[in-house]
Amino acid sequence: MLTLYYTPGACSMAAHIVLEESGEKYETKKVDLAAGEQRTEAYLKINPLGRVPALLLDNGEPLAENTAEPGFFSQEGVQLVLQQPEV
Ligand SMILES: N[C@@H](CCC(=O)N[C@@H](CS)C(=O)NCC(=O)O)C(=O)O
Repeated sequence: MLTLYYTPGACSMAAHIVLEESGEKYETKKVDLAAGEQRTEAYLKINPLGRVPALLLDNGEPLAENTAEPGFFSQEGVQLVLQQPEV
């Protein structure tokens, strides 16, 4: 299963939206930026850039940039069609 490392209110929200819209199964893990969790040895193994978001793929590889995610899903054959919500 995919794992999204994110922080509420941070730019990882973009990755979270794309992931949700993809329909793929995923779990989330919160990273406490204020406490410096992004600089811990454990997190740097997931994302050596020390930032959120990081999307851990099924093969153990991380995607570390928001902009990488749509390309990944496109390669996987997942169509992302974002629609304007009806108001
Ligand atoms: N270009 C990156 C930017 C990632 C980024 O700057 N993340 C910030 C949160 S919005 C972060 O993790 N900052 C923690 C730090 O710099 O220590 C992306 O779009 O994924």
